[in-house]
Amino acid sequence: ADRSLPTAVDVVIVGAGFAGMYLLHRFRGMGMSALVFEAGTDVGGTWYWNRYPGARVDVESLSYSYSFDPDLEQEFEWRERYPTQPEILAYARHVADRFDLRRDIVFRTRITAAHWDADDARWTVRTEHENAVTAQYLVMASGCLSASKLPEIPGIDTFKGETHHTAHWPHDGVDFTDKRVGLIGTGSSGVQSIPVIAAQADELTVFQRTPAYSLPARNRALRTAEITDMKANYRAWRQAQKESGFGVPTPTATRSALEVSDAERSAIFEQAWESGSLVNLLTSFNDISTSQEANDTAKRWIHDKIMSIVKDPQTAQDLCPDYPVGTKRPCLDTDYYETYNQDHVHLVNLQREPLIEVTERGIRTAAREYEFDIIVYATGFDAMTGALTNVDIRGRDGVSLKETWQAGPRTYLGLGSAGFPNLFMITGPGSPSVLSNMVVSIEQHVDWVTDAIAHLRAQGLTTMEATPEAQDAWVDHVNEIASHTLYPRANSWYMGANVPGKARVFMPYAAGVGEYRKVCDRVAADGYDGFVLSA
Ligand code: NA7
Repeated sequence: ADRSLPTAVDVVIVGAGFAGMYLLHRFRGMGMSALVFEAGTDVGGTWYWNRYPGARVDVESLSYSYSFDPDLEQEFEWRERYPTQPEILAYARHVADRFDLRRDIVFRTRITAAHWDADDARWTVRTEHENAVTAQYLVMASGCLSASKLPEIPGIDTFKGETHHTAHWPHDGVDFTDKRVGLIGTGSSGVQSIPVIAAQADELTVFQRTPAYSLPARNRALRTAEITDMKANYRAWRQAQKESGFGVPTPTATRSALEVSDAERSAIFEQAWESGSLVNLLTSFNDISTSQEANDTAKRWIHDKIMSIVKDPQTAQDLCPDYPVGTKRPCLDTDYYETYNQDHVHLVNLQREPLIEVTERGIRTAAREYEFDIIVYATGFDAMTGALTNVDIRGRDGVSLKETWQAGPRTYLGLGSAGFPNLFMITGPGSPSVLSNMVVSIEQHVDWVTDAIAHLRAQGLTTMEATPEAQDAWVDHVNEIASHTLYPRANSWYMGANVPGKARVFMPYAAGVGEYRKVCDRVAADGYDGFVLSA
């Protein structure tokens, strides 16, 4: 145990990603003592861990950045439209330096348990190194896509070559030169890394369970003029972000995909495809995410694109998804589909050729054994709940969060959960989080939570807890909103479908960040309606 750590603070924050860093900054500004625990050796969260080749954000840099400090906005220079992982990590490190954050962050330290003590009205937080710290408030800023997941296939430990998960990439990189590489998973991590690995490897075989919809990113260096322009207009832009659906300002579509001619519809899809923006595609018409028929037009159009790019007809067909566009997170890529035209790149469709096991030499499917030097797992995360339920969180009367959420997460606003006083979640299940520009959602949550705690302190109150009634109503509302969309029609990680045994419920709030913000603001204005505040 580390004896230099304090044994009691006002707030414990779990995670030093974008959420944890901003929380620390805000709590300090309120004169509170806060301690951050971080498993990694540095700040950055997602951008610290996911160092796989080709890793980039799919939201433009000038939008995917903090808005809370105008000087920070003015001084940081983004270089690319869609920055790479090293560039975003450099930004996180810059923020940590600028606000002197590291002195209150305990690195290399995972939280194992957090138990509520009703008598003291405090949380006792335990670390993997046997330290215990008590805190009045506990804020889980541990990420939505941070509990990584290996595939459930036998023999994973038997492979004699190198293995890497995209979310645990070695800091000094992986050399694929002259190597035969097998890669499992075609979500964003797979789609981004496949072209880069293919450029180096001798042979690349991709194992695909479900194809992704992917749009060419059209990434490029930012022009000086556009940076200057953005810096001059940041305030208006930030306001538009806050009011938007996805946290990225876009004109509202007014027409149905079904009310225009085929030629006009194609031209509009082509424009979205050329723009390199996922949001442009998803908002090209007003019914892409709600009408199966409208969505089918987008689906067919993208299928035609894939068929026109990929030369081998079977491979092309295997790459065409059959679920509605946007119901699994779409990807932004650089040369993804084109990569399959290279002779040394092969696609194995696991729906036709099921995966049997990992062997000493490689991967065996129902058809044959493939031999590899390196296996890359781009198999994703136990999304939204994994990082919360991996910690033994116990609220009032010793009730376990994990057990309480067995049939699916239950939160009020995605910010708190009944039975867990003074526990707050940043971008928790039941909030828009993963359906949005994450930085916009993070800042809104951090502002809301820190304002709520400031309110408690100003009123001489000490605890805050969601009521079961407010929570039930919120869970129903989240489901109700989802039921008007096509989201529940895909086996996605939004639905918990990628983790065997996980409850199938649509976890994010799909009404958009602008609508959600209004609800949160109203709750606060009504004296934190739906929460019990007490002394
Ligand atoms: P994702 O999007 O969850 O992708 C994981 C991929 O791995 C996906 O294609 C999965 O297929 C596949 N997978 C997972 N388990 C298996 C098994 N057991 N067998 C075969 N294939 C499997 O994670 P990413 O890291 O790519 O991206 C996460 C998010 O980060 C992304 O959405 C962006 O928001 C940024 P499946 O689709 O489950 O059939």
